Amino acid sequence: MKKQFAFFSGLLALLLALPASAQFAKPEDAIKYRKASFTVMSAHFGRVGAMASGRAPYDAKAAAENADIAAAMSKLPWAAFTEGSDKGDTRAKPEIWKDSAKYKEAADKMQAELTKLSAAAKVGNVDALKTAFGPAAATCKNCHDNFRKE
Ligand code: ASC
Repeated sequence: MKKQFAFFSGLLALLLALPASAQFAKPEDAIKYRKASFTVMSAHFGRVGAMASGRAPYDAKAAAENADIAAAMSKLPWAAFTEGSDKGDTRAKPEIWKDSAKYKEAADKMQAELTKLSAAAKVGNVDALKTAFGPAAATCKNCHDNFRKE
């Protein structure tokens, strides 16, 4: 029993450590996956933005929930920029693969700002939300400007 447990926890650890690229059978699967995660992230980030800008009434609970989802989504797309997925139904620029260190830096910055946004949203006042929203939005724009085709 103990041995079995050790075996299965070892197996689980191994599976979790496998390169994320193993999740995608085909390049188009990776493209679909990363687009989906950006779409969900954008929807929830946009709801926070509407409150931060006063386009929607401030609702502390909704802000915290939406910012949390955006922050969780921000962890997902990166593993889906797999080899060969630069071609196809994508606006991803070749620079993502050519200058991957710069792309990773931008991606890390975006995740860090969304983590801050989600912490700020939990403070429960709209000023904290406003303060964190701008820098987070700037990290979205940075990648669009540098790494996404028109
Ligand atoms: C959004 C969204 C983005 C960013 C970006 C910020 O709500 O979908 O991609 O904000 O427009 O500049």
